[in-house]
Amino acid sequence: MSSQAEVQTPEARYNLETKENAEPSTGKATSVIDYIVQRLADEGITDCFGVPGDYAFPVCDAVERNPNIRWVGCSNELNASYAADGYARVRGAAMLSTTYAVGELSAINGVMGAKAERSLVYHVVGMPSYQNQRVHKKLHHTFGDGVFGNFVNISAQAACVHAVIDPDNCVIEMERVITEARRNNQPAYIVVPGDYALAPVTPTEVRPVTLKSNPASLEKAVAAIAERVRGAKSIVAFPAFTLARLRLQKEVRQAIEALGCPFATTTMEKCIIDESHPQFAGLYAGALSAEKTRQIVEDAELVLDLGGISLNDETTAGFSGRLDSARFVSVGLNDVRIGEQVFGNVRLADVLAALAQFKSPALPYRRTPEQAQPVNGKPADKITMDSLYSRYAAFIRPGDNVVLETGSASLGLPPMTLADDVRLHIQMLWGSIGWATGATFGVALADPNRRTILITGEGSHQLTANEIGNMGRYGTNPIILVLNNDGYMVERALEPYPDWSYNDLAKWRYADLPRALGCADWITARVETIGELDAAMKAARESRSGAYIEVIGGRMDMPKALAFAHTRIKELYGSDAA
Ligand SMILES: Cc1ncc(C[n+]2csc(CCOP(=O)(O)OP(=O)(O)O)c2C)c(N)n1
Ligand SMILES: [Mg+2]
Repeated sequence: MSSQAEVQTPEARYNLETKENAEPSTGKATSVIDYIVQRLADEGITDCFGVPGDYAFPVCDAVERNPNIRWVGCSNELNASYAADGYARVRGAAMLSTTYAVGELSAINGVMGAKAERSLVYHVVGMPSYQNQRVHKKLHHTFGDGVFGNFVNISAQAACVHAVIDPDNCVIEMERVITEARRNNQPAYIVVPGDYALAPVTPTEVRPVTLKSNPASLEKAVAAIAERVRGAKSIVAFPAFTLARLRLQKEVRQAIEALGCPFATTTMEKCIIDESHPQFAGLYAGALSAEKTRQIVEDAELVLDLGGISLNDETTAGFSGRLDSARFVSVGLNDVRIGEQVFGNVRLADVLAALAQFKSPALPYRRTPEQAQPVNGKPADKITMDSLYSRYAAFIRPGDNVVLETGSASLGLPPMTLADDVRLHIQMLWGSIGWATGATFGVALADPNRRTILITGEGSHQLTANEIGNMGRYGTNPIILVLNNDGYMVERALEPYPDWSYNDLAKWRYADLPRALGCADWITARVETIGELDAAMKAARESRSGAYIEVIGGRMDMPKALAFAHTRIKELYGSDAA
């Protein structure tokens, strides 16, 4: 702290309760920050990811003294934001706490990713006191210019709604922020000056808003969908990733069953409905799709987008598909779009409930079941991508959470059919490497009844691997599978010249990481052959503690889809010179 900083603890300065003698808050919180924390706990959040800092002490203290929510310390704010994103994907919402400027700015990439991928993270930041702001003090974590609003504006960009809290606006602003964040299922940024945080909240009458459809609009939207459905000779449904975020997987399955039409998924929705479902038409990835899947999707007269799918360069293999947007009926989180017509104020869950009542006149689609992919290779063989991903697919069991990093892994695993009741988490659109390692912590903590499996490349893992320490510290037991292929293979593949030095990495001893980071009881292995991999995966599955397997792969041994991407550099990057 600099000499300009607040030297007394906020508790002492404002004569408030300290942690030791504080009453646990139980809904009738007294201070602004106790109110904020309890209000977020009321949303079902039981953990707050973060890194403390003096301006954020009031937030951290309020979390510590609240009996309903626990502090989960992370190694840095970026990891914390990824962990919060992972947690929110499982639980519906998460809390992230960082300190003014230096903390919140480190978290921004992760919170932006949550915004892009519609994951509801409440980012709560403590800022210098209003008293100090008013007199433009030169405080640490600023440019020394007495200006305090510039970082608020930056963090607000990563959220769909934000509020600067004071005692008088606190109750009303919290309702506005929560409602808006839930409406969009995107992050909210809540920032509170230290003195306001500790001041008593001004009691205000509010009622939490229930997000409901406008009945007239809903009726019209459903009638319009019904008309399109009746008139179409062929329909394909795309359940969107947003349904998993809103935990509407069952509801969308019921709607699709009532419609009787085939459904396809992109990688962002993989496993959102069991892949053994008779109406599953396969993974759609533009020209990389199976021929049958491509026909069903691209020839359908009506494409029913349920939740707002993201047909981006990654999900369509560089826009290699032929999808006509005029055939789309798009059901968003809050509206339905059919051509130029928009029906506003219509909630996705209500539309799904209405679709579930449909009686399909046509015979339901039933696919011909396929053979499971073979698991190949002999025990003494080196590990190839061909043998690796089929093994991973066979290893993944019903009840698993799989967190998949972008890189060669996000092209290798998705073409494999996976077991029923698997939850697959991927950050396909934002694609910030390192996300999966951080998110694994959040997913594992949010969902202790499922085993969480991380599949990542070693280059991505290097960004956030220090979070392994906290995975052990908080008693989670993930299975971590790290492909060590001597660098950024996906980048080597996407360039005419694979050997630029910038795709090389420091040669870590990956399998030593858990021990160095405090996870002494974890199973660890470094495997080079199929036999070693099989034995390590068996031990990992049997272990009650975490497990970490470093898998040695070939430097240029790439999954098929990656080789294809190499032929589409122009579509991906807009020029031949990638
Ligand atoms: C934060 C961030 N930095 C850089 C990139 C660019 N990038 C995308 S994939 C990748 C390399 C991934 O390498 P690795 O995890 O080792 O996977 P591999 O393809 O080798 O299996 C990089 C650097 C990114 N997507 N995100
Ligand atoms: Mg690599």
